[in-house]
Amino acid sequence: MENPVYDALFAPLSGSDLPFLYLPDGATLSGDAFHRSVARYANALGAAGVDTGARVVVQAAKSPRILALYGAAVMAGAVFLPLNTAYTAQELEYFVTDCGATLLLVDPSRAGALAPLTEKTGVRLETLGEGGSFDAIAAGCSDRFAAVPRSADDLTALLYTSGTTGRSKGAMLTQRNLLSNAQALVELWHFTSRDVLLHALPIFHTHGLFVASNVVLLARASMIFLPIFDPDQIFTFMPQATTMMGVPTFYTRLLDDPRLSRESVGHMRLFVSGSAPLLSETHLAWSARTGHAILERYGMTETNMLTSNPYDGARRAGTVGKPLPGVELRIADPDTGAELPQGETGMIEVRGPNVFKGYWNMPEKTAAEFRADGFFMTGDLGLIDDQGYVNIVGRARDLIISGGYNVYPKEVELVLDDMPDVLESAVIGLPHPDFGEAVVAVLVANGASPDIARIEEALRDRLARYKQPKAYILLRELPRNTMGKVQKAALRQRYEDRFRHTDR
Ligand code: MCA
Ligand code: AMP
Repeated sequence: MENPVYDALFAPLSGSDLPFLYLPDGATLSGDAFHRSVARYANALGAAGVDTGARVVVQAAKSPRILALYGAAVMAGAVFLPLNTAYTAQELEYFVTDCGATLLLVDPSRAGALAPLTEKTGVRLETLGEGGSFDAIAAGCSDRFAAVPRSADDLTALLYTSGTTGRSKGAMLTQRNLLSNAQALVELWHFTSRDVLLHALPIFHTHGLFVASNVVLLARASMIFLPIFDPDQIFTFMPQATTMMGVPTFYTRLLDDPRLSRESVGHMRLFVSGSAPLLSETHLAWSARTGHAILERYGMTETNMLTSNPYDGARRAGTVGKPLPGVELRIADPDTGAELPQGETGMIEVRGPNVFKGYWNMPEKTAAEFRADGFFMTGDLGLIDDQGYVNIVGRARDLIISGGYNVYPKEVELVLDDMPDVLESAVIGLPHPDFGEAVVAVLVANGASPDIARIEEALRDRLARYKQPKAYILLRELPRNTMGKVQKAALRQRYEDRFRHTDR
């Protein structure tokens, strides 16, 4: 019986003495050692009441354990749901409730604070890590497990993405979605078992989990698994790596470091960037300093990767390259859906085995984002240039991307508007030298001047740190058009230099 993702990504590790994970403390985990921890966790999931199709939520610091848990969920036929460690308990409660989680796994230090949440939602709580309760269960389990059969259309993961209405949606990703994309990327980016990926991304999002880890797994390559992005560690381990994937902030921060040179990247064959626009100036500066053209690609949680610059051939700054094999991409009139001629700007729409199954428990929202012929509307605006490269020129959605994390203004505005001192708010993204865009709140006071410190304090429990505004601007009123709609473009323009002199 088959379980395509397990068969292709995890099963080959069984019995392999070759290194799979290199850890910063010098430890190495062989493929077989890792596979045994995957099987142990798969048994432990069963012991914790996780059946086929049940949702397993994890919010814990990056470690090989989480990767093993992902493998275990795949093996046990459960649905894996990793969450950003920055989410507050309030945010966590929404995800656990919305997905109807069976099991919630967190760092041991966090368990105490989550007692009210488990009581309220009825989810089973276990801890993952040194001395964790889930690890104790796993320690008593066998390191062999027969993978649960799954079909290509079965759910493998549920990844939440914020929404324009302020309510996060769970993108349902199937076995086919994940595997087809990993196959396309391994081939396109020439990954082989000789590759060693420098992995410094978080593993609760598509980029670090599916693009980076799945590609390494499928290619039977290995990775240097770093807990966070830290330039000191990057320069320490770069001489042993062949590839790195990162968000643009990785590249701008490394460019600011005097250690970046042709010599320090001498062992590398490929740098990939995505999740947010890579400025042309960053691309060009990187080429000049290192001799490497960063390969920029474009994707979404709902679709996995969509386009990529070529491995061989021109990696053109400011473009995201061409559609991946198997991915159909068109530029359409946002209102009518009619395909536009080459060179014209419109909505980027896509179709293919990579495109998700829909939003969890949101059939109407799902239907609203697909055309009748099955194309998914990305919400990104772009054009295809005369060489067939996709250029992203804007977003139809009100979305801010800060350091590779998405922030939907509506979610922040709803929280701000709830504050007694605030009459109304408009949250915008402004150019920022480190994060690409920074979240900024424009406020209209409800009477006297609002106490910003108090607002900041109140946001602490309600919104993840990266969603909290980096600056506040007070206005007597918000600019509106004749329809009464807040003119965010005018606000962005007025304050575009706000962070110009900010240090990275
Ligand atoms: C941290 N902070 C942030 C961000 N990260 N604020 C805004 N935006 C952020 N991205 C906060 C911290 O809490 C801290 O707050 C202050 O900003 C400075 O933190 P710092 O130590 O400088 O940041 P860091 O911890 O070094 O993190 C920066 C980072 C990280 C390394 C760029 O954000 C990161 O790893 N980003 C990757 C995101 C990612 O993987 N995206 C993929 C999504 P304070 O000090 O005030 O408390 S998947 C996706 O988008 C699609 C599918 C795709 O195409 O890939
Ligand atoms: P997410 O919802 O976190 O999956 O983020 C997906 C969004 O990130 C896309 O819809 C794009 O707006 C943006 N994105 C990803 N890669 C790129 C890129 N290379 N250039 C510009 N935007 C990108």
